[in-house]
Amino acid sequence: MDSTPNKTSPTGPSGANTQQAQLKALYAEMQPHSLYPLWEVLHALVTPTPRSPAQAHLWAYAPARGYLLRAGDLISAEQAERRVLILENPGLAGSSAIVPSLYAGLQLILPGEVAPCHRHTQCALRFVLEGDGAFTAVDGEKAVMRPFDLVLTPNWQWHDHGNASGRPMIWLDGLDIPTVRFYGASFAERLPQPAQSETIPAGDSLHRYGRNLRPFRATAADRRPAQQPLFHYPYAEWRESLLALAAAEAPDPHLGHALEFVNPADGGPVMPTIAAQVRHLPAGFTTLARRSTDGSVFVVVEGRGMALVEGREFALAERDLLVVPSWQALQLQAENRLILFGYSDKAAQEKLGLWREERLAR
Ligand code: GTQ
Repeated sequence: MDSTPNKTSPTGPSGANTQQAQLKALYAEMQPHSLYPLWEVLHALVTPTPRSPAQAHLWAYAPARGYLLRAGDLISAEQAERRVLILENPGLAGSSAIVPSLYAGLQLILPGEVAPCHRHTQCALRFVLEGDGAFTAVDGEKAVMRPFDLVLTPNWQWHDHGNASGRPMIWLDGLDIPTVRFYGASFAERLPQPAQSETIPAGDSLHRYGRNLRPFRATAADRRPAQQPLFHYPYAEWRESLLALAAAEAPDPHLGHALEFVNPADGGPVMPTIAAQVRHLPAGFTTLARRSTDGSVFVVVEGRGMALVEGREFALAERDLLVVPSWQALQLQAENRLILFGYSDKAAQEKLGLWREERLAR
């Protein structure tokens, strides 16, 4: 039995005040019970278009490399387990994320070092930036890493990194750490010994699966997981394909020439959560702006140019790293021949029915 007049006429000037005051009192009472009014936040939660808290950002390679080599003087790969500088998005402070779903880092292995063997539920890719001849061993098989090679360590496969060459080796690590954290699905374990034993000759899986072939009949020697048989995509091979494509046809106005790395088992992206691609822009070519819902990380493999992200300019030089958040329009300008590697969360978004792109007319 409520006799307050405001309850029956809550729209008058004093009624509105009373409604606000009563709602505020209600919020204060509910809060200790972890209950909140949707109507106060609905439009921030269900936005008409994406609003990523991530920011576009460029890491120039030379200064990042300098800090990484300094870390190399101070801590060993063995002591650090992984000696890596995290590329954290300035809009996602404290998250160790480069976009809300993905992680990026620069890893250094010095001559003679081993980054000890472990496995985890996070998927990882390595994209080699500097050095030649170190290796990543994945479930008993080594991939000898050369500049701009792509090497995968899929979910729950044992992996260690070593450098038997005479020079430092630096690569970009791309992992789905924030995605796995989001799902509360992180498991990890160390092998008791620092390096796993080599049970398969280096290059074996590339020969079996990397050339549009596969073993006619699966045998015990054929040890890679059936759903993820290939883990090494050498630069020499992807570069030849990309340049041949560039010679054969005009660039796509929004992408340039673009190829996606595929998992030969199903023709899909390289890993369940991460897709990877390479792009080529002829000298002097400028793309039209395009945006897509996948947050993307790019590495300049060759050339110089400019990236415009929502009109903000980022000068690009070899080995620089650029992050483009979801739904921010990217336009690329090539000064000379520009080749980029990129990875993103498109693989996961497509499975969830979320991925979209928009090709803008300017
Ligand atoms: O090489 O396994 O940058 O587990 C972060 C976590 C690299 C790795 C990282 C990792 C690794």
